[in-house]
Amino acid sequence: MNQTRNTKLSYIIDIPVIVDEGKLMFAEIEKHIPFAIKRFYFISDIIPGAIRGKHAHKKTKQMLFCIRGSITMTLDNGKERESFKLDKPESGVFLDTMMWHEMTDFSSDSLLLVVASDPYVEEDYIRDYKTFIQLAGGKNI
Ligand code: T46
Repeated sequence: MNQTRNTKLSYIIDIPVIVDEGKLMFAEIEKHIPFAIKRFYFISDIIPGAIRGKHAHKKTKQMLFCIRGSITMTLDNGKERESFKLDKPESGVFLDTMMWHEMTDFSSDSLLLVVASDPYVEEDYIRDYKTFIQLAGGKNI
């Protein structure tokens, strides 16, 4: 049974885990992933103290799983901000469009799997926080 937990600005889904001689986890489009997957990528071997992300996407939606180790994920919709830890391979956070996100506190063994709704296009990124806030109609900075 998959379970969905709301966070302040998004949600985390716990995908099914089959336990026998080991563990097998799986996800299906629609049931667990709310978009057709056009791309996936991994992030690993992050140097201590690194901050990754620091952008929002105009069109691309993503689900991010920390499939080994742990990270801190920060989300910001232009009005509110939240941070939480991801440390279970079966727990994926939904990254909607126009959601500023930052990943920090990478454990040395951390490995992220990200599935995305669209191919990589640099023009889809908003990498300047002030521009993001203006587009999101958020707080004055
Ligand atoms: C995101 C977070 C969670 C590609 O050429 N193709 C790709 O599919 C991706 C994902 C990246 N790249 C290039 C673009 C940059 O030259 O790889 C380089 C590093 O990308 P970036 O600095 O955006 O990496 P992160 O870890 O800050 O962000 C990544 C994703 O890019 C982003 O979409 O949401 O992970």
